[in-house]
Amino acid sequence: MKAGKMIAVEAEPYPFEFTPAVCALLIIDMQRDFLEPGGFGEMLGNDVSKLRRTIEPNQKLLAVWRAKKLPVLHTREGHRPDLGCLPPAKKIRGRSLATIGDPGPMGRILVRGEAGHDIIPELYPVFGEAVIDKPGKGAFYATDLHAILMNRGIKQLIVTGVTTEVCVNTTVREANDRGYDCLVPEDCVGSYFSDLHEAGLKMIKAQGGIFGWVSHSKHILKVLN
Ligand code: C5J
Repeated sequence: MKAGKMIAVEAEPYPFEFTPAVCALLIIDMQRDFLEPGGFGEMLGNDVSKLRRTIEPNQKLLAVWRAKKLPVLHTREGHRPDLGCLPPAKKIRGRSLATIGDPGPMGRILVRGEAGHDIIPELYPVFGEAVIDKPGKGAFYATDLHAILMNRGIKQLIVTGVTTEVCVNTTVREANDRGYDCLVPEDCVGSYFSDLHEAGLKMIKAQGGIFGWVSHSKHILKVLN
């Protein structure tokens, strides 16, 4: 593989043509509170195995991206300890007994610096990989992600992580509006809800790829190796 040469990956609705040198792997919110047994997600009654199945394919993709010295970025959803960036509407949404900022099983829920807010050890960032702390669902809202990508000349994104229909979908839409091509490998994204996962993928690739492309990590690995 030559990083500056365009390659095509099998994808829907049609092959995704990308140039590795300008294509970043953007891993969304693979955080302990969403994925680990005993975390906030499970405390709410969710089956975390639906998200955990994404860990291994993400590890494989990340290993190749790192080996080829291609750009990697990670995001974390969460808020400042003083909750200054937490909209009151988000704080009370869901009418749950425990909400953002309250004590949870792994520290204060979705608060930066707390154990549950951090990225799972299996996909922990290494030196040189940007970690974007985002207060919203989309990775572009109220962050410096767009500036970082532009400064590094990145034009295309492989978007993975959780959850398919929430933070992954919102980020892909935001990226699309800013001119990035996005490819989503379906085995590397997950949701607590199978029907919403499927719908989230369908919405991305519908209408000729209205927000982007959907593929499988095996197709990406095939062309990169
Ligand atoms: C993410 C959420 N990361 N579902 N957050 O999707 O609230």
